[in-house]
Amino acid sequence: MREIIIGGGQLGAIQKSESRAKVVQRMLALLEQAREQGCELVVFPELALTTFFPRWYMEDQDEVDTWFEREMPSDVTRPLFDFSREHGIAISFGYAELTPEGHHYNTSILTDRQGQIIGKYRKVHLPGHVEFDTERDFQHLEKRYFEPGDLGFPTWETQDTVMGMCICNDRRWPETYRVMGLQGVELVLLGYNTPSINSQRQSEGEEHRLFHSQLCMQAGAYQNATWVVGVAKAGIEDGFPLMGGSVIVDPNGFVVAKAEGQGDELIVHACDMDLCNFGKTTIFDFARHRRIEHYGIITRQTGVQRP
Ligand code: CDV
Repeated sequence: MREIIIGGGQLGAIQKSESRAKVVQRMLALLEQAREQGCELVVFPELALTTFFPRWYMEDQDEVDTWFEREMPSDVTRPLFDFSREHGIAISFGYAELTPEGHHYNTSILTDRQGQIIGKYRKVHLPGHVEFDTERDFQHLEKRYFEPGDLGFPTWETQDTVMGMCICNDRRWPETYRVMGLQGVELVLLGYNTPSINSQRQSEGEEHRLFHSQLCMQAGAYQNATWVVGVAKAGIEDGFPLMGGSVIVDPNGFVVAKAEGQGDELIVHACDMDLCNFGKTTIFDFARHRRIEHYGIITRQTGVQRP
């Protein structure tokens, strides 16, 4: 048995006016709960330190850059890393990254249990649009503010487990899980900010969106025999609702822990990484059963070409 007690640190709404320091205090309160429950790893959402700023249209790049982190840890985030080291709890969270070369990414990091960053992932599938869209009920400007990630989908061996990360919209793409699955991933960590309503189709409300979110994570887990921990930023940010629904999914695709509300909330499960072994050596033993001679179109072609 290779057990890791994992916490999903769902965050409630973060208003535009709220400081990073205040959010870090909320994250530390969740980490304290996680410590009390024996967690060895805690996963926080996408863009955990601020409001979901891509809903706001901005033209001034200096203003845009105020939402980005130039260093990690920084003075304001260091208490998270200190907590990790002092209590032996690895952490993963998302933030907007501005590199020294001037690149902008939607990023997540993973630490070891000594608070050292051992993994970085930059979001590959950026949803939304570049220009102000008058047809939408609200904006989703990730394509304006971020570049697609340049690191692929790496995995890391840590805590005797192969771990990988992805971010929000990535969870809807089977390629995300399979690329990590081919590296033997046993635990996928992901955070999200998903509006409760589709800005282009009001009839698509929260129940519908929660269903799709869970469907993707359960399928990704089962089809790759991996644990998936999906953690929301939820609640109403300056009038714009984000759904909750944080879950821990086991390698059979079953949900084993689920957030009840839309505020700061910790979900916890003792996850046995050896539960991945059965699927990986039987129905999803890739080496025996995949037929790559028929999959070439997946990397040759992006959009649909009808016969
Ligand atoms: N932050 C996201 O990537 N959100 C998308 C929304 C726009 C659909 C998501 O896939 O949840």
